[in-house]
Amino acid sequence: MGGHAGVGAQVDAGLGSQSAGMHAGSAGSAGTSPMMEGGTGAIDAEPGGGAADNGMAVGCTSLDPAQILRDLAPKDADLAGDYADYLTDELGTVTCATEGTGGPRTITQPIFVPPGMEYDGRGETLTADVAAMRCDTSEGEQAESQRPYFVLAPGASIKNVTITYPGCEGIHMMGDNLLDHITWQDAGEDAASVRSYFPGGKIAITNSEGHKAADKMFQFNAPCDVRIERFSGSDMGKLVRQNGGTEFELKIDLNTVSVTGVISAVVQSDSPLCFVRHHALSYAFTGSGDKADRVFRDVPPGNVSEY
Ligand code: ADA
Ligand code: CA
Repeated sequence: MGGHAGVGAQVDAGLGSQSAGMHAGSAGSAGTSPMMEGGTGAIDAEPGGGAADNGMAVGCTSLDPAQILRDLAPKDADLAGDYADYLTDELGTVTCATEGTGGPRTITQPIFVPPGMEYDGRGETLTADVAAMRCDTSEGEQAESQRPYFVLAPGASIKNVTITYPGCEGIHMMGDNLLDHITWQDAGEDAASVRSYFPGGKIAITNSEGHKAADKMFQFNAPCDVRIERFSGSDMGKLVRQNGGTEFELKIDLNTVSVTGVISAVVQSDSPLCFVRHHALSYAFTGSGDKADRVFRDVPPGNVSEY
């Protein structure tokens, strides 16, 4: 389509704010499996456009991301309040985009991928501007007010992106999302998460790798059906964490997953409705001692199966 200057659409997602011992699991063959059913209906990014600092707005034309985000407010009043705060205080102004530049660049705003659309980074390497993205660079990088690199609207997908240090808040997944060929070089607090005020749903993370997750790699605060397939990682508190003290249903399928340098658990949950299936999972904890009871930490043993 040509003619587009390639300036990412600048929108304010907030409510008027401008602020911006070692164990080894069984080995198995790596089968292929279809992509998730969710996230269909993606509108392809148009090829051939020029790159802009904040990514291409291709696919965002005539969309109002701030309005889309506001319309996704949950019905529950308490959650809606938290969500409003999230839009204003955490997300701030977002850049709507469906295509990256293919090269290295620094971003100063979260990238919003609209509902049902696909973002193709084309192999790009992203670094967050520490001040603009409020990244916590202190030990452990635990601050919860950090901005995410990406916000995936329901049904949105993302592929071919490398996220460098600082990991900031990584990727926020609203639900029914596919993450494919993503590398987190230094995840920090977490690499990707579903917040309690997001719809949740099917999440697939495939052909990806993640490192240095100070707390956890993937965090789920709302009911989801999660598939992590062909993933490798190192140095993490937990690979998957269901938010502490929650009891919603979380299904986790780990297929051809290899993690090392695990400190606390492969999966940790306090929920009687956390279910784990795994195939070709290998893991190695840091330190010494028997960590067998930490592989699926606090998950009811009857809820864990190997296939
Ligand atoms: C920590 C924190 C939770 C939640 C979570 C997250 O575990 O205790 O309240 O914020 O991080 O979503 O990253
Ligand atoms: Ca987090």
